[in-house]
This record gives sequence, structure tokens and C-alpha cells, in this order.
Amino acid sequence: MKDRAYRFPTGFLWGTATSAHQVEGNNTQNNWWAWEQEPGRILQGHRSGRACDWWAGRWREDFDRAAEAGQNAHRLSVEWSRIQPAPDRWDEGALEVYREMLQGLRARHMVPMVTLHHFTDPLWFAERGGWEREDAPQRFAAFVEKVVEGLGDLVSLWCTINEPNVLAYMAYLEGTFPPGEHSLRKALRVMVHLLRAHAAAYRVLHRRQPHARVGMAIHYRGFVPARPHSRWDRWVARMLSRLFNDFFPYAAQTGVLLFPWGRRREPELQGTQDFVGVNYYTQDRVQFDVRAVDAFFARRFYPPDADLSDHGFIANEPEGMYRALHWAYAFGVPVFVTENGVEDADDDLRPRYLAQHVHQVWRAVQEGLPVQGYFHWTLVDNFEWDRGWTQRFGLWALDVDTQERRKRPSADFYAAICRSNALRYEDVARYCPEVLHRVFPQASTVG
Ligand code: IFM
Repeated sequence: MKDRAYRFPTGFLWGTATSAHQVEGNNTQNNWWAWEQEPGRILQGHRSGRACDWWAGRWREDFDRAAEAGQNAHRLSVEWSRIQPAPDRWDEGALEVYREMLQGLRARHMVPMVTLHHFTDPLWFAERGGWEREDAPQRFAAFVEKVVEGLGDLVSLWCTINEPNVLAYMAYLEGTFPPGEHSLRKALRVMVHLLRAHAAAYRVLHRRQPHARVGMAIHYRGFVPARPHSRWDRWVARMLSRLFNDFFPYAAQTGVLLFPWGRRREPELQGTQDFVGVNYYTQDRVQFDVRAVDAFFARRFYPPDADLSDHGFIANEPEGMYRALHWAYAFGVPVFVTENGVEDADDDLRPRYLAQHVHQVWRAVQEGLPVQGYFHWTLVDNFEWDRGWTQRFGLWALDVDTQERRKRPSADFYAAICRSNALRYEDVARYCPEVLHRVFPQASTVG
């Protein structure tokens, strides 16, 4: 192999992704803060607390880290409850802090992508019924209007809602996110309201900023039939993918809602995405199981020989990234990898996970798919929702008590990728030689 590197197109965005509640600290006005105070909600009774202390100003040192590590972009979210702490009150000071952060990114030559909703709702919004209410989309659109008015000169790449599919699933079916419901009827209702909120936000952003690029970040989960010859396994895998993966981007593209029992048209949803954001972590094997009524007749599992993360939460399945990007491409707009990463406190798995996933992104780019950037989850260990501080996704480790950061080897590996705009043989050989033969099969056999 002559060129021992997988090179990316000029202008490709390399960054990390974060979210307000997970990094800012003291987000006391939202539903997650309240949820964390309830016994039994968060693993080991953890709380977000000071988180990564960004609201007190530590974003500066973390942005320095990212910039010095060659990153040319960063995806962050703004916290609705800070900007609109009460239905009739806007906090200009909070908007000013976000202005400083965005100016801070630009001063470091990093392109900002701003997420407008990342799992948390203002308490006042949650207490009056949250996403179950018919008027939730209008409420959200008013907030978006305020944000674009205040920050629109600093950002043009917007992600309206992060993982609406995960939010609906965790908060309304599994019940591990607030408000802790277990109702398919409510989940579907909320999904429709989230879509309408996205479409309303899309229109607000484009009216104020015709050149804006607006999309959602969808958590794409691979569902692979456990027994490929079984039509039941294939059927159940397709059904899960349709409900979990397709529902949001398909409606935003076509204006058609894909319900389990049929379709419904909502024309105002149509044509409301300029890109598809893919959050890809892993894929499941799925087997049809007639007894699994509450799980849509599916048993999901990782293969026995899977390369697992610390808590068995994520299996290293890089091929799923390639499939995810092809899936996203089918919606006919550019694609960003808006999240990808792994929980790995000791950084044993992360280097090879990173190499193998970036390699699959390159494969897709090489085939001509319009993938325009990759955001690694995440910059510094942060508050991992119902799993508290037990799962460590950061390129930098965080001591929550002292706020001390410690660089993991993957941070240097990712820096090498970002700086060279390529996945190079020598870097894979240095940081994860165990997968060199997989990532560079030709080069390893040639010697
Ligand atoms: O930390 C989360 C993030 O908030 C949404 N996507 C998945 C990440 C890792 O679990």
C-alpha cells in the first residue's frame, strides 16, 4: 500500500460533542436536576453537581485542550432552562455566557454546532405536561427564536433536538429518564410533538438565517437479525429499525409518520432537514421472541465473543458505523457523525474503537457519501444521565471532586487524526497495534 493513510476531504470537521447539563454544572432549573434528587433514579445516587464546571468558566481550559489537539469544530448544547427560567422570563445574562463560549470557539478556529435540546426541559415546561402537551412545539419554537436572535451571528450549524428517539424511549417506555413513564401511547404522542417542534424550529431558524444548516441528531442503533435465515428475526429487526431509527428522519424528509400500524401524512414536516446527524455507538443482534411482548417481540443481545466496554454497555461493532452512514445517506442530504465513542475509564478499548470507527467513516466518504464531519463523544468525562459518573466517555479523564483533568492516550491519537486529517498507519501502529491488520490489511501483509 503506497499511501499508508486514509485521507479525508479538505474542510472535514473534526471535533468532540458535549451537552449543557452533562458539563455545565448547577443546572438547577431543569427536570433532570429534580430527577437526580429523587432516591433510586441515578446509579449509586450520583448527581450532576458541578459537572465539568463549565458554567463557572472551565469551558475555556477545555476548549484550549480541544484546539491544541487539532480539533476544528465542537458540538455543544444550550440549556433552555437557563435562557428561559420561567415562561415569561428570558435571562439575557445566560445568553451572554453562551455568546462568550461561541466566541471562544471561533477565536480558537473551531466551527460551532449548537444543539437546542439535549434531553433536559425547564422545570416549568415539565411541570405543565412537557412534551405530552399539544402546544409544546410552539413553546420550543419561541425559545429557538430567542436563541437565534441572540446567537445567530455566531453559529449557522444547528441541531434542533438530540436523539428524540432515545428521549421518547427512555422517558416514556423504559422510564429511566424523567418523567419516568411506561406508556407506548404517550411515547408515540411525544414523538409526534418532538417532530413538530423540530419542524417549527427549522422554520424559525431558516426565516432568521436563510443560510442556516439545520438537522437532528438521531441515535442510530444497528439491529442485525441473529439468525439471518430466519424471516422472523429479519422481520423484527426491520420493525425495530423502522420505529427507532427511521421515524424521525423519514418524517422530516417526506412528511410521513411511520406508526407501527400504518402511515399518516403531516405535510408541514416535509423537507425540514438540511443534514442527518448520526449518533452511532453499537449494534445489537435481534431474535424474534413471541414472549417478549413488552420489547416488541425482540430479544436483543451482543454476540458471545463481542469486544465489550467497561460495563458491557457498548460492543465494538465498527461495521455498524458504515451501515449507519449508508442509512443516513438514503435521506438525500449531507451527513454528520454527531456522536461516536465508548465508555472506557482505562482507555483499553477506546484507541481501537476510534481507529476502527474512523476507518468505517473513511470507507463511506471514499465511496462518495457526503459525510462532512465527525464529533467524538466526548471531550472530558461528564455526567452520564441515569448512569451517573459510572461511565467514562472522555478523551480526558475527570476527577469530579478536584476538577482535575488527565489526558488519556486516545486524546493524542485523536489529535493525530485531526491534525493530519487522516487515519495514518503509523498512528494506528502506535496506539492500537492489535487492530493494525484489520484497519490496514494490505499494508500489514506487504510488511
Ligand atoms: O452521553 C450520551 C449523550 O448525552 C447522548 N448520546 C449518547 C451519549 C453516551 O451514552
